[in-house]
Amino acid sequence: MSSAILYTIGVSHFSEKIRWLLDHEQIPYTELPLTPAFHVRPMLKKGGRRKTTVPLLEIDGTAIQNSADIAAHLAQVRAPLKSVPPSQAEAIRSIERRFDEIGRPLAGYLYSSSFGFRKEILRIWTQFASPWQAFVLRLAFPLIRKSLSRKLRINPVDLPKSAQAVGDAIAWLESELADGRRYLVGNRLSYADIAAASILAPLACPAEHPIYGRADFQRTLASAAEPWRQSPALQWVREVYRQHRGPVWRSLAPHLLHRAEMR
Ligand SMILES: N[C@@H](CCC(=O)N[C@@H](CS)C(=O)NCC(=O)O)C(=O)O
Repeated sequence: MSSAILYTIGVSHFSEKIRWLLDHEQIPYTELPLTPAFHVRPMLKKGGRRKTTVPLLEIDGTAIQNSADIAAHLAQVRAPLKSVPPSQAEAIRSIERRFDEIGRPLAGYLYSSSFGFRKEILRIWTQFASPWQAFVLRLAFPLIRKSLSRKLRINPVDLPKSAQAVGDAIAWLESELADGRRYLVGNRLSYADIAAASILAPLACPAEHPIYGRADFQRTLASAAEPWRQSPALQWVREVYRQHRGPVWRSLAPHLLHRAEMR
C-alpha cells in the first residue's frame, strides 16, 4: 500500500482536521502544502468536482476532496478507525457537520478584521511558496483579497451572520461541556473532538499548532477572537490540543510542490 498524499494549505483549519485524523489513526501520508491561489489549478484538476478547496487526499489511487468525504472514505477503507466507533458514528458525524458549517464564516470573520495586516498574512500564505510564487502573491494581494472577500462573504450584510454563527457554535460547545465532560462523544477522544477542536483552532490559537500558536498570528489574523479567548470552549480546544495533538506537519514534500501544481 503506497503512502497517501494530503494536499493542504498551511493555515487551513479544514486541512488541520484531516491531518490530525490521519496522525491520530497512524495512517501514513505525505503532506503537500500548497500556496493559496496556486492551489486552484491542481485542486480543480485532481478533485474533478469544480471545487478548488483543500484538503484533498490521494489514497490507493483515489482522489477525495472535501474533509467530511475524506473522513467517511477513511472510515470505510481503513476500518475500524479508533476515533469513529461504529456505534457512535452518527453522533460524531452530526458534530462534524455542525462545525463544518462554521468553517467558512469563521475564516471570513477573522479575515475581515485582519486584511490590514498584509505583511503577516503574506508571511503565512507564502510559508511553503517558491520565490516566484511569493513574488506573484505579493503583487496580486489586492486581487486575492477581493476574491477571498467574495468567497467568504465579507460584506456588511453577511459578516454579522458569520459572527453570530461562530458565537452560536461556541455557545453550543459550552452547553455540551457544562457537565464537566472531557470529550464530546463517549469517554475518549473521537473524531468529533478532532473536528470541533481543529475548526475552532484558529480562534483558540493552541500552542501546538505551528501557525495558530504563533504570537504574530494571535496578534493579527486571530485578533478578532479576543472576546472569546478565555471562554471555556476555547480553553477546551487548547486542552484537547495539549493532551492529544502530536507533531503537526509530520512529513512534508515541498520538492513535489512545483510538479503537482504544474500538472
Ligand atoms: N467543505 C470543504 C471546505 C474546505 C474549505 O473551505 N477549505 C478552504 C481552506 S480552510 C479552501 O480551500 N479555501 C480556498 C478555496 O476555496 O479555493 C471541506 O470540508 O473540505
